[in-house]
Amino acid sequence: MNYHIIGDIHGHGDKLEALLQHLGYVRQGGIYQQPGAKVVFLGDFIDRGKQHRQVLGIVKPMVEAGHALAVMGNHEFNAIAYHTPHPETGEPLRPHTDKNTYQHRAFLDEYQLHDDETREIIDWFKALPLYLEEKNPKGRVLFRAVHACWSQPVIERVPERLDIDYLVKACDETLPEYDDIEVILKGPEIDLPVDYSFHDKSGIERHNIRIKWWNDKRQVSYRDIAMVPEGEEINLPDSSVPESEIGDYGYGRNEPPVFFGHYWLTGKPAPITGNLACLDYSAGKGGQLVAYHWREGKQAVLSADCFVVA
Ligand SMILES: [Mn+2]
Repeated sequence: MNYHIIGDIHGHGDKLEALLQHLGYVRQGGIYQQPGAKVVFLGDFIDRGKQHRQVLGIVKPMVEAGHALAVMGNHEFNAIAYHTPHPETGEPLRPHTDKNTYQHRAFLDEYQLHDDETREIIDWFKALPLYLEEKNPKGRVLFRAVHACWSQPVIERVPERLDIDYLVKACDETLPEYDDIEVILKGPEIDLPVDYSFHDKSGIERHNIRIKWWNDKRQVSYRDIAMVPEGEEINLPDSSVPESEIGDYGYGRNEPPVFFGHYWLTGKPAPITGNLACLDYSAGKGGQLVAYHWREGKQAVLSADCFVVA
């Protein structure tokens, strides 16, 4: 089997269609397909772009017909919470504040709140797994897929799919379920020691950092593990991050390959290590939609040659 793993689409239907066609998928009976091949979508189908109907009209039938697999992104999670009332209070699980509505605007321009077809899309989002392991018939794991972070302890704590009870908990910032969903769908962040900060891409001063969760060393400094704009590392401490902060994170070099999206990468696509690849090259803000061509039985080590752009 050939697999084409595709990163964050964010409402850009033309980019998706061009990439699928370039990869050899043909629309038959309204559904893109290719014998002996399957797509793996890494979530974040929505928000930002203006072609939600086009994207969802391609992705949902492909998954339903077995021509694709998909995991949930943080934007689908937020949409579920935005469109779902709390079972007791009736208030939306994600409040309809100006900020939350602004982030979801492009989707809402195409799918009306409370509409039946919107409900159908939200129900489909809700049924997406939070992570997946693709196995061969003997049960050996071929690869893993998750929107932002594969942390084994966290994966073992979260359900494979959301139910309403878990969803309600995951929308409550005071509960551990909230943190676990944040890790899986947005990636882990840790606080900097007191008095340290850096400036993010928007120039905002931050006291916490996104971390390279695939770190495989026991001791690592803030400077080594931080994902910050180039040149900002110098503002971070050179001291070791306490085990209590990073104990849940790490990805062994002999583990199955893991594919993820979410990180708005730029530049020439390449794997991060021999068994880790991020497929988000910022298609949602002017970048290219990128696929990774994974051939069963061929490759032990991920390679830059297997990235495909239309
Ligand atoms: Mn994301």
